[in-house]
Amino acid sequence: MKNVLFLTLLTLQVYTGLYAQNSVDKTVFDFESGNLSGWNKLNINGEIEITREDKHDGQYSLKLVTGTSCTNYWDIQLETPQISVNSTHFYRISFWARTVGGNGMIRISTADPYQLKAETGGADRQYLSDMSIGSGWTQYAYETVYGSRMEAVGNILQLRIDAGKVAGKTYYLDDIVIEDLSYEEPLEPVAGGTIPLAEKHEKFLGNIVPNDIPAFFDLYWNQITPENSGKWASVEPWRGNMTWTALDKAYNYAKKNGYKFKYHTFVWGSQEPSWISSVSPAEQKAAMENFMRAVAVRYPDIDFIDVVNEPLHAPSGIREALGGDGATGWDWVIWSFQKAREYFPKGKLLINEYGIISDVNAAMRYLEIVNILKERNLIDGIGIQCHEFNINGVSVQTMKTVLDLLGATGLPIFVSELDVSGNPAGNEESQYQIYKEKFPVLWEHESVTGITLWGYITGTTWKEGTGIVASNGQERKAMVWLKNYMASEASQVPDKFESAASQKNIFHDEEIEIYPNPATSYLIVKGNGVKRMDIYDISGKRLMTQYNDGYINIERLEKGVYLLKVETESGTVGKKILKQ
Ligand SMILES: [Ca+2]
Repeated sequence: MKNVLFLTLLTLQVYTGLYAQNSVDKTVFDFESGNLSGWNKLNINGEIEITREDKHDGQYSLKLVTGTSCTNYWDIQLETPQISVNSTHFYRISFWARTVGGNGMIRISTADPYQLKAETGGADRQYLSDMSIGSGWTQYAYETVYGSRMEAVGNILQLRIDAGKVAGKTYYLDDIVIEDLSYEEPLEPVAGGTIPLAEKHEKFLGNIVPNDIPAFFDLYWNQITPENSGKWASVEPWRGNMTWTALDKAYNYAKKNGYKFKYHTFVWGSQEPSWISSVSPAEQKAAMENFMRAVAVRYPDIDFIDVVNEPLHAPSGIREALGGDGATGWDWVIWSFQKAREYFPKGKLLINEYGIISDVNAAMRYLEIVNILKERNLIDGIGIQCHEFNINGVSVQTMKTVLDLLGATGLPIFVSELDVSGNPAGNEESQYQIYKEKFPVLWEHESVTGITLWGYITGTTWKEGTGIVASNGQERKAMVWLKNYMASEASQVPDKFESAASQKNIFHDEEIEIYPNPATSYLIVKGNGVKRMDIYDISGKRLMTQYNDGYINIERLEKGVYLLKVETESGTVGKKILKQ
């Protein structure tokens, strides 16, 4: 197996640059060891041996001779060692072979059912199709079987060469290759990224904040939505007794760092305080208005507000008190937005719902409410949650149709609660593939003004398997990809809803100079209007802060890689620095 050989030689060869010729996307059996160690002879109605009588390449090949009584494939059968494969990847299996005198027949099968399945329909591919083997050396390949590509189900593949179909034949086989068709070179972080990721973009890329600011938040995100602390039951668990601690933390953090803050949420049929069901309708209505007023007084500079959450799936428990269906069918939603407009004249008022991105019909029903509000000039944006149960399986075509439909209103779309778990949930490769395929569809759509992820630290997210950074800072493939994407030209798309004033936040690298790098004892930072400099370690922990430009003493830093974040009047940029 060349895989094993490659891994052993990698450390010796890496400096020569030769390793590119051997990639881990292939397993090759060339029989050049001269023996069948690790192979299993399952049925020997004939002969199975390694020979120098003939070969496709090298000195050795595999010789199979079928006995005169052979009639079934399994009458002579040889099993390979276990081969490591990547679940969800597609594979091509090929081998070189000849039959003395021609007219041979060989089939490849897997040791157990469901090691491979069909790409379409998911049928088991334990038995691949028959191969007629001619008299000259020829490569036989399974890339599609019965019209469908072969996908690995788990992480083990073990093949059988089933050769007993035709009696009295002598076969030579060589260079059996199992090739990973989905293999890509490992992702490497690219240069040019910013801290946070959307620092140089017109659109925002945000995340949620639970009771405390999560680790590494500043490295990635520039918009904040409180995860739970703004929901009615969290704010006012007892009537008239309001709790602000976690909300204060999230709001103040956003304002201090210049991140957009979204309030989540006022009118929603979930996580409402239990006491509201035991008061009169008039008191329910007054209590909601009181809730909005209290938030408006405490947080005067809220950027976005989820006024009504999930009107289609979880309409408010007090909707009758707020006006009920009424003549429009949605009078309670209209009342909610009227009150929000009154208390938050500067905030952008949003509606928020799930199940929209994956369902054109649901998007049409959602638009009925949006249009009722739009006619009354009560709505400033459309929120679509985009949780894993909607995003994992949706087609790009459906996503585009829904975004176009919502965008036709002329209102900005807020992707408000994005998370991706992969299939199965937590599968790193699948999560990465989904991010890579679908995140750009959302981000680059002209009507999307920003994206908020619903959590990112593995093990702390609402939905299992949706984390993209481990609690020790280790980034999963999806996160590495997201950083690369946000550093790419493709992600630099305009936000047609942003005012020209926002252009001042676009920062150009060339306006700032940092040297020497690598550095030993000091760094010189030159640029116009440098206001602040922060040095972070690679886990995202802030180690030093300085409020003027010029010179930073880094003698006390250990040797290693650090991130320097420089804030100027025109924006912020992050640079990697090496302390020697
Ligand atoms: Ca060989």
